[in-house]
Amino acid sequence: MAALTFELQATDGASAARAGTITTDHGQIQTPIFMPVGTVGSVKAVTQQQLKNDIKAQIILGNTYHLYLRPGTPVLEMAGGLHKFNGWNGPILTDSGGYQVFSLAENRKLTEQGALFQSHIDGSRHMFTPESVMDIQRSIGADIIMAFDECPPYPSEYKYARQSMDLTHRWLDRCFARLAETPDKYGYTQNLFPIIQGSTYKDLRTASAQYIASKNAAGNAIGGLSVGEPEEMMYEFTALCCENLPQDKPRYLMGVGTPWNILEGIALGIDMFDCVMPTRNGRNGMLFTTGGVVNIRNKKWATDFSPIDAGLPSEHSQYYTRAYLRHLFVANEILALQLASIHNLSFYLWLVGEARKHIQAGDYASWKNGIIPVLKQRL
Ligand code: PRF
Repeated sequence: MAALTFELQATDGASAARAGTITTDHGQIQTPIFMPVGTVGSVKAVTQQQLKNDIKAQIILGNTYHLYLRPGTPVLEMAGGLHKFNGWNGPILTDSGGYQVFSLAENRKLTEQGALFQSHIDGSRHMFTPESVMDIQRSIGADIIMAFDECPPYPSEYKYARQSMDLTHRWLDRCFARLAETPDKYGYTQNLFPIIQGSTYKDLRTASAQYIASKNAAGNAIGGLSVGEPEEMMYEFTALCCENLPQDKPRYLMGVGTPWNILEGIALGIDMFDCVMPTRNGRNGMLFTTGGVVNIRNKKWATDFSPIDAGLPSEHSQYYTRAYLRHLFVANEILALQLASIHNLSFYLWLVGEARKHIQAGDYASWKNGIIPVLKQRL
């Protein structure tokens, strides 16, 4: 069908924030947006109905690395792609697996050709190349697919960072070439987003952003940040990347972050975010709320019969109390994981929705500066 398009609707006066609409063959996404992470094709502890109706998710993520290992591409192809397999018929984005190979797999070895690794599940040996990763993402069938990249650790030596960036750029060319050679499998268009790398070196980041921009892709991503560098440094390099990316294409900051990281990222011109934090931290009892951060396991909530988040217009967060959710955590009930995940994701989606409204109203920067100290409070 049609390639992804991006329509810019509003820009903030006092920051680089933008509001737009991404159109994919599986529907539209109002930006700025947060994308819940569904690593193995499931946003942990949450059903597709809850994602759609309660959390108001507009796009979810999957991971090439995990889906390739389990259930594997033959099953996904027989199902007719991931949308059919997991029943989420809105837009899906898949990460390329490069990042996951380096964070999860064992005995990794990087060559010009690609990455050799052993599965974290059963130790079996595999090789990812730009070509194989494009083929796997064709079989998964996400609307947005990511280039195969290397994310260098922080800190990295300049020489290593430069060589790694050059390798990522060569891999990118191979990704585009492979994609052009292979047809869409399921009758809708898959859009490849290239990824900027370059570690924390200004000249490398600038060069990488310009190289990525020259590809004229449907959208662009910033990788290699939020890997342990100070927050201020992450913002500085996000800004540098955005300055070198086209205005009229969506920008995706990969793996970010806390609610305040997201609000700062939006101010710098980012449109798309993903992070495991709302689900992973939620399962550990850490709640992000409109009034600040709550550790729901704390004894202080044992008899607090107020809603999980009275300020959040979300059914679950208004209906259940903090005392009840604390009890579920202490009693090791699986409903605790569900409610915490639904709450945190609802909060993240609400937050980006509010950001969008304030960009459209033209007062984003002052709203953001007012709300961040509130969100950071430890309750
Ligand atoms: N590359 C890819 N996925 C990612 C990252 C990256 O650099 C990051 C870095 N924050 C998160 N996810 N492919």
